[in-house]
Formats: sequence, structure tokens, C-alpha cells
Amino acid sequence: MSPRSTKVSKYLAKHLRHAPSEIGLTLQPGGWVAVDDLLRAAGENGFPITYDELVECVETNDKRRYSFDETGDVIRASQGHSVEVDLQLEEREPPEVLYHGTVDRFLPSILSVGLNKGKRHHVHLSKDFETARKVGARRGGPVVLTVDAGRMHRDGHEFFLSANGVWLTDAVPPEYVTKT
Ligand code: HQG
Repeated sequence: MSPRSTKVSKYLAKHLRHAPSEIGLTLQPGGWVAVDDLLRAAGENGFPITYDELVECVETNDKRRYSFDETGDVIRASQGHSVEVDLQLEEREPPEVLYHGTVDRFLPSILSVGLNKGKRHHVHLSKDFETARKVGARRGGPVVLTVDAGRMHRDGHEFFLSANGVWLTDAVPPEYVTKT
């Protein structure tokens, strides 16, 4: 990602996940907004983005955070929202094991009450260890937890897979979490 794309990505994260109303946008079901509305709102609110910059940001994004629908007329963040929106994700059977990256200081709480979603819609889980390690490293020395996703699913917990490959669930009770 170019430095400009990283800036655009951060702006999109803020307004497609957390604060659309701050620039006069409302997310449609699925989290979609019209590309024209987004570009107009960004320009009117002091962060002009060209259509080509938007496409470059979507296509080169390190985590494929954003996608256009098949018409190309609307865009959304695939996951990570805090604003209330129905992402219309389909329930999926998860792999036997998923990983969650965090830091040491959260461990006592996580091992006692489990993983909770905090401000986001879901707890975010990764299918590979390395991705989880990077997620944890955003906050300090990373600690990777193993989640018994297969067992959770058999016990009735729902899982969803975002368009960019992040596994999502409502909460992970502590009995399914192990420190690796
Ligand atoms: C922790 C980024 C104490 C949890 C990433 C995490 C991801 C608890 C933090 C995506 C807890 C929440 C999401 C408990 C959970 N007690 N701490 N009971 N349960 N926590 O940012 O998973 O770059 O909301 O371990 O790559 O870190 O934005 O979630 O440390 O995919 O696209 O509370 O965000 O993607 O933090 O990250 P977050 P996350 P993007």
C-alpha cells in the first residue's frame, strides 16, 4: 500500500466502520454506501479522494478491508464495524481451531470471562497463527490464543466469515480459550 492509500484506508475505516454520520453518511443494510455519496461526502468534509485513489485503496489494501459489490456502485468495509449495521453475513462452519491475537495484560480477564467483542460487532478470529500474532502486535508483545472453534460450533455457537477472511463470533466463553 502506498502512503496515500494507507491514509485513504484510515479515513475509510473511520467512516465506513465507526462514524459514517460524522460526514453525513448512513450505511445501508450490508454496510454499503454509494461510491458517489462517499466521494462527495469526503470532499465536502475536507478529505477529497478521487475515484482512482479509492479503487487503488480497495485493490492494494493489505487486509482487503473494503470491497465494491458486483455493480461497483457501492462500497463497504468487510468487518470491524462499531456502528449498528446488519452486515448480512451467512453463518458458516468454522475450522476446528482459530486464533486470536492479544497482549499479556488482557490475559487474566480473557481467561476468566472469555473473549468479548467490546465496541465491535463480533470477536475477531484468524484462521492462521501468523495473522493473529500480527493482530496482537498492534498493542504490544503479542500473545496468541487458540480457540476451539469446532467444539464451540458443535455446542451451538454461530460463526460468520467476512469477505476478507476474518472469522467472527459473538463471544468466546473461557472454556474454549487456551494460551498457546
Ligand atoms: C481484547 C484489526 C480484556 C482483545 C485487526 C483485543 C483485527 C479483552 C481487544 C480487527 C477481552 C479488542 C479486530 C476481555 C477481548 N478482557 N480484553 N474479556 N476480550 N479483549 O481492536 O481483535 O486493521 O476491538 O484481545 O487486525 O484486536 O482494523 O479487536 O485486544 O482483525 O482491519 O480487547 O481489527 O483489523 O480490540 O482487532 P479490537 P482485535 P483492521
